[in-house]
Amino acid sequence: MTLTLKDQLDLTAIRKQFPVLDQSVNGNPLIYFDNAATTQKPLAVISEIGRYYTEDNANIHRGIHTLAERATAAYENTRKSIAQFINANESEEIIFTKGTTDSINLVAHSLGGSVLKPGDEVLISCMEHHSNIVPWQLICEKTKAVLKIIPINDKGELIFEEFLNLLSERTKIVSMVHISNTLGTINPVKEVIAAAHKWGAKVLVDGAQATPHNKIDVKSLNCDFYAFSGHKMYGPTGVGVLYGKRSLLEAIPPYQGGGEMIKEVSFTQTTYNEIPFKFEAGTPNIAGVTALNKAIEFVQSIGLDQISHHENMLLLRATTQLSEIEGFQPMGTASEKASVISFNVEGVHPFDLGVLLDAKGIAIRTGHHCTQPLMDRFKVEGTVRASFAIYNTFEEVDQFVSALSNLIKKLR
Ligand code: C6P
Repeated sequence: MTLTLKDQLDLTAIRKQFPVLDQSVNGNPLIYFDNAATTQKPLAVISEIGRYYTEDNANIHRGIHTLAERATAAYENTRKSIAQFINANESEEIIFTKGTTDSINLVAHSLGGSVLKPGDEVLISCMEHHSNIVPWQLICEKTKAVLKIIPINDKGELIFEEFLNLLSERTKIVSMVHISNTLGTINPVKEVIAAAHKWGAKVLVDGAQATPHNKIDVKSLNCDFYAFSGHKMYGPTGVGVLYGKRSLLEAIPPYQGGGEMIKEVSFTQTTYNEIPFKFEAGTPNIAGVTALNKAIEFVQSIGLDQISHHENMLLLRATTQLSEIEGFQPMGTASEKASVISFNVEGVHPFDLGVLLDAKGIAIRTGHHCTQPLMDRFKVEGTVRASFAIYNTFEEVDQFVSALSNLIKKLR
């Protein structure tokens, strides 16, 4: 008998690796459906942080003593793992940052600050997270470039024709989310990149919600930059990645100044280090980076095909059951969609649902999800959002829908 992807998954064994899941919240077993905000961490990641500080703690790239060498090796090994994980050409193209927000600010400041001239244009979509809006507003204000918004349709899909119409010789940068944190829409970034490149524009992809669910191949995408966060893919908070093509990383100026990013400093002239160190000023989150390697090992031990398959099944089950609730109003019904479901229920405030679900031990997110312009587009204040990860079960989905239906009956 051939096993299907689903049959091979041992959810009990997977859940055992996440001690946080094994608890009661407000007298009920925890159901954690706020994975788009941050995923829980497996034991391997948690214990690596302790192991690093217990055995290896030292500053990296500076000392010649054994601890410094061990810490440096652990840090640099993660860089190699990340390069393989996203199929970068070389590990020098991997910059460690604090997270997606930090990575986007780096590109906006260093690329935007050096290429944008008055009247140039930066294109972003209507479904961007604030992290992929505000850095561009800041740099456009400074350079007098113009920020243009690619519209989306009622299903929450990019209107590709409109995107093509917006492209011109004035377009210098396109920055777009790969998977929307609010809608779950998977954007056709490969096509976006190819179209933008025809006009000579550089493309940054915000992959915060993509790396935990889908195999990313930056070479095949041919993106110029790709940003993501460790904490959304089972890794620690405070550590993230910026991938950039070597030629671009070498061409753009540093983002921050300080130790490590320099070759030589004098009061008259300072020269900068090679990539990736040129973009890593100061002592980084070494423990976070080494623990991120364990998160990657965790993801690879299951496989992204398996992960996305399981999450898609959860999404399908949740969507089917939720659709039966009277007054259910989904936001984001794109044909290409990842494991996020945002919705409202007619006559009920999403915040009330969030509080009452929490009282049942169910963690979901309510509000604008840091996508206020998207809320304006759909003329809503906020939504309820459930987002799934590999450790979530079908029973949890059933319990969530049943708890929600009961609450709605009481509230109406
Ligand atoms: N979205 C959510 O609940 P940071 O905070 O830097 O790790 O990631 C920012 C970010 C950027 N882009 C997208 C698409 C995101 O989803 C996020 C974070 C969380 O949806 C927190 S607001």
